[in-house]
Amino acid sequence: MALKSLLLGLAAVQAVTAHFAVVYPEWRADTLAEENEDKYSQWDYPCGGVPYKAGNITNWPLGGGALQLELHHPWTYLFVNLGLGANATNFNISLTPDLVNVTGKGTLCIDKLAVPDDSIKEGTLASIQVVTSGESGSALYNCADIRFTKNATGPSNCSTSDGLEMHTIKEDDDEDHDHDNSTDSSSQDGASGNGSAPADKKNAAAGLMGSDKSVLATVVGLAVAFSLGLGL
Ligand SMILES: *[C@@H]1O[C@H](CO)[C@@H](O)[C@H](O)[C@H]1NC(C)=O
Ligand SMILES: *[C@@H]1O[C@H](CO)[C@@H](O)[C@H](O)[C@H]1NC(C)=O
Ligand SMILES: *[C@@H]1O[C@H](CO)[C@@H](O)[C@H](O)[C@H]1NC(C)=O
Ligand SMILES: *[C@@H]1O[C@H](CO)[C@@H](O)[C@H](O)[C@H]1NC(C)=O
Ligand SMILES: *[C@@H]1O[C@H](CO)[C@@H](O)[C@H](O)[C@H]1NC(C)=O
Ligand SMILES: *[C@@H]1O[C@H](CO)[C@@H](O)[C@H](O)[C@H]1NC(C)=O
Ligand SMILES: *[C@@H]1O[C@H](CO)[C@@H](O)[C@H](O)[C@H]1NC(C)=O
Ligand SMILES: *[C@@H]1O[C@H](CO)[C@@H](O)[C@H](O)[C@H]1NC(C)=O
Ligand SMILES: [Cu+2]
Repeated sequence: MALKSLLLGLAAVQAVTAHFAVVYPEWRADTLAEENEDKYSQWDYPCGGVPYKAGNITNWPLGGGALQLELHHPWTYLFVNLGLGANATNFNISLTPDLVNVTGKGTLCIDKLAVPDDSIKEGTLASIQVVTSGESGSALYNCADIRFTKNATGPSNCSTSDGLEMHTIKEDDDEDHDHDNSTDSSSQDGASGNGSAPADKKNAAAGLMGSDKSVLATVVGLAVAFSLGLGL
């Protein structure tokens, strides 16, 4: 009894502190809504327990489009993956090849998440899987279903909250540290106040100050674990 109420208490704390929303493209279902509490859990791989086409399919540009999230933690590791086809189960195309550490809470708008596969044809159905994680290593999942089209219009109203910053850590960054002051680690390239400007992720904040190899290795390992769906 005591244990149960403790667990329920912890679950309640997680409900307010440990979840995120996908605003654009529209998520499959509002996994934060109270009426969905018993149906879906963001802790469930691969899509928070929400089946394909539970919601709407959003037109998304060939070559990649915008992503808008609501984040509730002081900082969040973010992984975005793409699964091609209707009802994809294999989210094996990474749209965030460099580790992304988002600091701050609020709305994150990434103007353009580039899709590395240029063979994707007009009308192709796919799903975007958004994974977030914090220090504990446990991951949260939401998915959004999309249709690739050159006619996609994108979000009308996508802007990043003040104080929210996207830091990317390139994998080759841990080879040398002398670039640490060659880029502004608070740069917000890739997260801007405009829904139309293309973002060049390569120019986004490269170095995190004093990036620690062991932390990085752990996080890269976690990313692999998430993409394989290992329950951590
Ligand atoms: C799908 O889009 C329609 C029209 O914009 C909206 O009314 C409806 O609530 C959406 N469905 C879901 C599941 O979000
Ligand atoms: C998606 O696939 C799952 C299992 O592979 C199946 O149960 C489900 O009905 C499919 N959904 C749609 C919309 O096709
Ligand atoms: C991703 O998974 C799909 C379906 O299992 C497979 O056909 C495709 O070759 C995979 N792509 C990559 C880049 O691994
Ligand atoms: C991500 O940012 C948080 C907050 O600044 C920091 O504590 C954490 O160490 C960062 N992670 C990495 C891998 O640098
Ligand atoms: C894209 O938009 C143009 C102009 O509105 C239209 O002629 C064309 O058929 C559309 N293409 C697709 C694939 O929807
Ligand atoms: C723009 O976004 C804000 C916050 O997400 C929302 O409150 C506002 O209603 C939106 N405005 C329009 C025109 O969609
Ligand atoms: C970059 O850091 C190095 C060593 O930490 C320092 O010697 C150098 O002056 C710094 N350069 C700039 C432009 O801050
Ligand atoms: C958004 O882009 C439009 C057109 O490029 C520009 O006029 C406007 O100032 C931009 N708004 C912001 C907030 O950057
Ligand atoms: Cu949260």
